[in-house]
Amino acid sequence: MEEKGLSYESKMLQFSKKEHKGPEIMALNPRGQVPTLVDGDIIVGESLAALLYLDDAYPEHPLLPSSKKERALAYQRLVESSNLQEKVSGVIRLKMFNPNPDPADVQKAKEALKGELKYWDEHTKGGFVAGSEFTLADAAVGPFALALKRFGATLKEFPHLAKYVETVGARPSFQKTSPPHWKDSPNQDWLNDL
Ligand SMILES: N[C@@H](CCC(=O)N[C@@H](CS)C(=O)NCC(=O)O)C(=O)O
Repeated sequence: MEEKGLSYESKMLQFSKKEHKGPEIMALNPRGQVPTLVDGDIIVGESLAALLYLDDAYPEHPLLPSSKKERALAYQRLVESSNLQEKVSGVIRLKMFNPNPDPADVQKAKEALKGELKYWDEHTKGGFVAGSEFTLADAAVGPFALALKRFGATLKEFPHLAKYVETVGARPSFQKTSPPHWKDSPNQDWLNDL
């Protein structure tokens, strides 16, 4: 919405207080998950569906390329981002909600993430994930790329992805919408071997 210049109200929830499982959110999204988009009487759960909905419903400042070929790649990367989401969340979930996770489980999740990062290092060679321009696919991938940095990944072996993290992180849209507590607290070291 920042990238498209749309006005919106953002409501952050505290997972530690289980706010995402409270009645207000459960009524909107029976999975009790964020993000959930509410646009008048239209409710869209699932981040990728919300991105597609927004670009379709508000065509000004489109975030999908006009050529069929480029749009096809942007769609592919958009949907492909669910793999990155799953692999990043796989490690974070183990560390965040469990003071003593099984090291073998953590190792396995990190290896899966490392395998995934190889794809994204290749995909970011052009600057953004679907070429040289920011697209809707970057709105999907960018937050997880920034999460890699937040959780300590150095990305030494993934130079294109490392550059991408800096590029998207510097965009005003990402500066404005990254979790505010990330600015006031040090990064974690959970992924510092990646
Ligand atoms: N496929 C969903 C995944 C959403 C998701 O897993 N959200 C996490 C936070 S990033 C969440 O709400 N987790 C709480 C839970 O699943 O109970 C999407 O892309 O929107």
